[in-house]
Amino acid sequence: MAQSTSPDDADRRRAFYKRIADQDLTPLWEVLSAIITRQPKSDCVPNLWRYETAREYLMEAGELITAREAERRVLILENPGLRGTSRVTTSLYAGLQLVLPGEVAPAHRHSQSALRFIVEGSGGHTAVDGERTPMEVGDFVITPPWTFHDHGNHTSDPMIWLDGLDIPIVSFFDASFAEGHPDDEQPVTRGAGDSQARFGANMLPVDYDSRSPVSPVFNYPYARTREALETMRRQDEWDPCHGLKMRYINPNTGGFAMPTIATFMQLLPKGFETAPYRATDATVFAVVEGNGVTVVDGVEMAWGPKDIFVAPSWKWITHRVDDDAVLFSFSDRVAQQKLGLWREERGKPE
Ligand code: 1HN
Repeated sequence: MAQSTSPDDADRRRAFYKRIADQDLTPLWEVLSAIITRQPKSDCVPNLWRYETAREYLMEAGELITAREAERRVLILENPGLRGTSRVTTSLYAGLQLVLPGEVAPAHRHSQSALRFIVEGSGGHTAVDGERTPMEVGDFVITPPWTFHDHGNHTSDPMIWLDGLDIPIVSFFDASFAEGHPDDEQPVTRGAGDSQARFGANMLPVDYDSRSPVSPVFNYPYARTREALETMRRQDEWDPCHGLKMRYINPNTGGFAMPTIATFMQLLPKGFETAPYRATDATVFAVVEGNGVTVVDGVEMAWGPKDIFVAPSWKWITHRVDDDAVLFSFSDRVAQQKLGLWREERGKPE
């Protein structure tokens, strides 16, 4: 049983805290249970962004400001539990970016890593390290830390993609650097498809010896991902919690493709209902195909193609799908694993 504190003791303690505060000292025992919680405790909440709604506002933003003026014309997907922090989860940022026909989002670089998951449009491009890659719906494109990148759209339709960045992680470490490029568009020094051929064809240049934590492949095209899932499904081997779930890798190391953000693609076959699952990595899901319902911590989120939803750390999650569904997702799992923090659990809530 907890001992009760006499009013006298309480007064003496308060006076003591006040005196030591002047010396920039503060008692651990008053805060211990708040800073070391028995389970993850987060302000991040489950939330769904319907693409149709977000797209309308994004197009309206397209009439208010150019990509050049905005530098990046993005509507941030801000978690309702984390208002004012530009965060989709505690550790990650997400936004929807629009590049209209004829526009350029000018070249810059920063220490933050970025991923693009293409949601709408065909044939717009992003340039990274002198190579342009065309972007198609469902492609996963990487901008490694401190690489110059610019986006352009020479097509006649809008290009829209989901950006995922490790901004809160970099802020936490006070390690943010950024600078512009002298030109709007960086010089193109490599042919289209160069990095795919060099690093993404199950081969590596014979003397390639990079310790880089970032994948040298910077576009993982949906066509290949989807075909792989379609071929594997014939085996009819489904994970009860994940259906058929693959992770994107750095072919040089077998580790995740990015140093701070883990990325995944999964197929859930028509009628599938997953068993409850929870893990310490809060996860952002982007629907590529299909309709379904995801329940996170008792919150039901009904989704369709192009919708985006988020599940916080350590909350039980289940999916049930009406059609074949394909979900892209990303989280800080790779960072947590490097730090020895990541945990998962399968089964039923207590
Ligand atoms: C950024 O560089 C991009 O390059 C998108 O497209 C979103 C959000 C914050 C900081 C940098 C981009 C960003 C960003």
